[in-house]
Order: sequence, then C-alpha cells, then structure tokens
Amino acid sequence: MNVDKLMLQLEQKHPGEVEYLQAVREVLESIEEIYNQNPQFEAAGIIERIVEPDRILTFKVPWVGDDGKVNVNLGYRIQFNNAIGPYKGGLRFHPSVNLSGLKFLGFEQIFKNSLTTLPMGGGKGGSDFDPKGKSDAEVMRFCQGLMMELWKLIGPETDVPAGDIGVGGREIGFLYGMYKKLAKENTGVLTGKGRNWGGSLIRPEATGFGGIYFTREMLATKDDSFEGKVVTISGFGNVAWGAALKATELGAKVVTISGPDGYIYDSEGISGKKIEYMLELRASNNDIVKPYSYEFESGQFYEGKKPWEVKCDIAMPCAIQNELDGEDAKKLVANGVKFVAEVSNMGCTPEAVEVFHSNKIPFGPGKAVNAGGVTVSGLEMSQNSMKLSWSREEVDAKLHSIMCNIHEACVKYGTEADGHIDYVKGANIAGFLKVANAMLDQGVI
Ligand code: 2IT
Repeated sequence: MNVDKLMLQLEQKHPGEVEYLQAVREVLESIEEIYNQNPQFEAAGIIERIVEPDRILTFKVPWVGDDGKVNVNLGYRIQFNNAIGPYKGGLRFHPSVNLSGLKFLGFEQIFKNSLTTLPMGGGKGGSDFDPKGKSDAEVMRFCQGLMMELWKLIGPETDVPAGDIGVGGREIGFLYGMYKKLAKENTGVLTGKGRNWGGSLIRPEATGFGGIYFTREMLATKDDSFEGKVVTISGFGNVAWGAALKATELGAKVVTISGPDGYIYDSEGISGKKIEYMLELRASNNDIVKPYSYEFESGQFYEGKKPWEVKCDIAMPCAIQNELDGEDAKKLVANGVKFVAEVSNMGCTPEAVEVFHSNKIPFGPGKAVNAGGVTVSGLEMSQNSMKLSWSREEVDAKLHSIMCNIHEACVKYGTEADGHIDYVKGANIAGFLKVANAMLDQGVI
C-alpha cells in the first residue's frame, strides 16, 4: 500500500468529503508498515474494501411541525463493515450532518468497535434535523418518520443503531416505538433503550465513564492519577456529563464545559449539583451553556471562546469533531497540559494531534477513549439476547475491564523505542488487525 496514492484515488472518487478523507488518512498512515509486512492483506484487497462502506441508504423524512407547516429533512444510514458482527453505531441529529461526516464516523466506528473485543461491525447514521427549539411532539413525529424508512434496513442481528449527538433516551424511545409497530417484534434493534424496556444500566454514563477509565490508565503509565488534577472539558451533553461525574469522583477538579455559544469557567470546580444541572441544560433543547453563569455565581461565561485557553493538567474534548485545532493545542502545551484524551469522535484536527505528538504529550484518540459508549451498547445487546438484566456493578466492572484492555492494546502496538506511547498508532493497528483478519477468513464479499 502507498498511502499518498490511495488517498489521491479516494479524493478523486469522493471530492470534498473532508472529514471522511481525514479519518481514512490517519488510519492508513498508522497501519502502513504492518500492512506492507503482511502481503496477504494486499492480495485480498483489504484496504480498498475497508475504506468503502458496504452500502449507504439516503432517504427523505417529511414531517409536520406544530405550526402545521411541512418540513423535509434527510435521513441516512451507512452500513460500513460487518466482518466481526452486525453493523453497530449511533444516529446523529444535527444540522451539520452530511454524507462526509457520517462516513468518517462510520469508518472510525469499525475500528472502535473492534477494539471493544465485542462482536460488532461498524455503521453510522442520522439526519440534518436540528432538535434545537423543537417540541417533544415534533421530535416524536420526526423520529417516527425516520423509522418508517430505516426499519427496512436494520435488525437485531443485522444493524443496531443507538444515540449520538442530538439522539438520547427520548429519541431512542420514539424510534423504538415505531420500529416495534412496523416490525411487530420487541427486540434489541436499538441500544440506549429505557431501563424498563430492555435498556442497560450505565449506558447513559458509559462514554464519559469509559473515557475516564481509559485516561486513568494513561495517567498510570506515568505513575500519576486524577487526584488533584485540573481538567478542562468541552461540551455539556451526555458525554461531558459522564466524564465530569467520574473525574470528580476520582478527585479531579473539572473547571470548564462549553456549548456553541462559548464556554463556562468555574474556578470552584463543576461538581455535585452543578453536574446535575448539565442534564437540565441539555433537556432545555436550547444548545447553550450561558445559563450556567446565571445559576452559579462561580461560573464565568466566555462568549464565542473555546475552553482550551484555560490552564489545565488534562484536556478532554467531549463535543464534536475538529473542535480542538493546532492553535488550541499550542495554547494547551504552553500552559503545561500533561495529558489529552479525546472523548468526542476525532475531536482534534491532524495539526493538533501533531502538536501533542511532537511535544510527547500522551494523546488518546477518540476511537479508543470513547469506546465505552458502544461497549455498553454491546453489553446491552448481550443482555437483550439472554433476556436478562445485569446489575449496575456488573456492567460497570465489564466496562472498566474492557477499557483497560483497550489501553493495553494501544500500548502493545503503539509503544515507541523511547517508551513514548503513540495511542493513535496503537489503536488503529489493534482495531484494524482484527477486522482485516476476519475479512481474510471470510473471502471476497
Ligand atoms: O460514537 C459512538 O461510539 C456512539 N455514538 C455510540 C454508538 C453505539 O452504538 O452505542
């Protein structure tokens, strides 16, 4: 394989799909060496096959607003790779959703799901529907409209969607209700379900908790811990909430959260009822963090700014792709950041990753750090198959042990001669090898 040649071909085939091309390049650069040492991969065209989704479904979702007006959004599901299990991955509802964004997320999901050690392939979907300012009834009608198309493609052994940005418990409920009506069955076709109808304990916390468990392992490689550390977090949704909760429990001080409107700096730390307040902020459907500064005196609001200008020991992007760029990375390094763990998917730009890499700052990439979410989705599927429900402790223990295993895998494939761990390389190689070998076993299909 020649990365530049392959990328040129892909750029010609998929012009303008910036995020997708960015995600592919990162993986190809990481695996190039090991790929070329194993000629059986080249002979089976593994790379040419793995970079293209198995199929993409695009459809329109017309729905009627509370004002009686007709709206039309686009719905998508990308079934990327099912070599190691049913397609699995979230649905994102956000006005920025387009094919390139979902292809990057679906591609990342293949390797992330492989890292979890559970049998899950990679998929992603969603819509450009903007939940901001919508009523519950509008969200319900939209979800029902989306499922009218989506149900034809998915199934508990075929493709199992879940939540992502803009899709939480409420949306999964509406989607599940419509699937059940159409398919005439109660199955584990979606994860992130409510506790009383097949959901797993710890799923809402899983991405944030898993991110902290992974970062704790990163810290341990330097004989360090969360105790007394200052942590900056971006976002204020489900992922940021779980991360803030667990980081605080482990003795860290979380000083920022952020939204599209700016960031909050709370010098006293975002803990206790302030973390609970994040759930209220999110449920308000307004997509802003400014109200935190009215609610808590210690919270200062910085309009239009990102939290990466705040001095911290550990930075954890928890919002959206490319939210931390090269300039932000330089500010963090200048302010003495010791660890960076990406909890959002591809939260850092390649320039930012390069800044961390060249300064030997341990950097955990999203596909390893945030794998806890899909891990507990996988555990939800296991419980659904067994028609059993595990205790909070049982799920948490499994999540914890899987996150430690993912960290181990990164160390195995990413440790450099001087002892520095290149987590990007480690995660990409470990995730890739399992899928590539499964593809080899199963022939050209
Ligand atoms: O990006 C992700 O891993 C998710 N949004 C969770 C996917 C899932 O199937 O739980």
